[in-house]
Amino acid sequence: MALSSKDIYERAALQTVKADIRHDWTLSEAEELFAKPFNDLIFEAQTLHRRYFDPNEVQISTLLSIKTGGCPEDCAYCPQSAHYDTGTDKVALMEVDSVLAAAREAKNSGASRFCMGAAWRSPTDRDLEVVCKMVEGVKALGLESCVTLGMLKDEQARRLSDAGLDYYNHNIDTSEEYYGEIITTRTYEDRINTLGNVRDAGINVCSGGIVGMGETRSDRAGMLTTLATLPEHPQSVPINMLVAVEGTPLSEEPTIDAIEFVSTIAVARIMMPASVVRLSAGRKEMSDEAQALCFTAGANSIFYGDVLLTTENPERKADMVLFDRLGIRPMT
Ligand code: SAM
Ligand code: DTB
Ligand code: SF4
Repeated sequence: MALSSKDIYERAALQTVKADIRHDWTLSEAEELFAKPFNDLIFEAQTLHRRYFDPNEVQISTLLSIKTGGCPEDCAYCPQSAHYDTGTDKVALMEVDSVLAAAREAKNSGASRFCMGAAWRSPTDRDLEVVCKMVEGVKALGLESCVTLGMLKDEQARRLSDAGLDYYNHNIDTSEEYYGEIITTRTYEDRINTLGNVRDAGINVCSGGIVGMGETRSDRAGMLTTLATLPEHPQSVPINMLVAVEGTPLSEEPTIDAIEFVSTIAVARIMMPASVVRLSAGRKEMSDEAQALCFTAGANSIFYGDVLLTTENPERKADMVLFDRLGIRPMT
């Protein structure tokens, strides 16, 4: 039977998608992408971006720290680690009602997802029940929900899934090789195991890392290779630029070159073309032009609101002006 032109088109589209979404990326292929001339890299990233997304839409998430500071882990970048004196006030787990009031406000400001972060190594089952109530409340407001609570056991991931959780954020942070320089209180494998538990529970995975912690380009390529060779690409990939906080071991780390940061976004876009790539922490320290280049390179999500967890983020008004200048609309 002869194929209709619609059939031929659909087959061709399917072939393209099959070829784009790869799980067999190698470190040297990732390094080759980084080594491309900047214009070629950006063109390739933007071309793929347009195949999967509206290039003028950016997803907006709002972040709230529901339990702050006093964390037993020693992540060298983190102002919330109890190992460092950063002046971050310790605040116990918030009440459900206060969290839902903040979620309502986020929705009224235009966010489509509400992300709740807790400075835990892993949640206790009792704390998890409180977080499940928060997730249910956020969902009832018509917002997508995301939480980041540290390591999860498989039954805890299933419990969050039953509560209706949409996304779980758990970053691999850097390459397996560099990881030990940054965190000693848990392993890379611990992180990957939690991601497996989240995926198996049917929750969307949000996983990425931080750029500018003194790692090499090869480490950045390695981090993206690990993410792109997981059994499924994380549906959301946050790329954070280190916010160097006084009192942390990385406080004196020089700011990463903006072009290298944009290239990291572009390589993430090419290796995981159907994932939402979030231009995450570090925007307050970035120029409007660098942010614009990140959007051109394929970033299509941001955190919106004056604070991240404990550090500053651009003011909402400034973000709206930037979106306006760039003709960007919030993703609904
Ligand atoms: N405790 C949980 C955990 O580590 O998974 C959840 C909260 S933790 C603050 C979430 C992520 O924020 C970290 O994995 C890290 O990637 C990012 N982050 C923390 N401090 C940062 C900083 N100073 N600059 C950039 N990103 C940071
Ligand atoms: C992610 O990748 N970045 C966000 C979110 N996931 C939880 C956190 C950024 C934190 C920056 C430092 C702070 O504000 O404490
Ligand atoms: Fe704790 Fe998370 Fe900060 Fe590490 S990144 S110290 S686990 S809050």
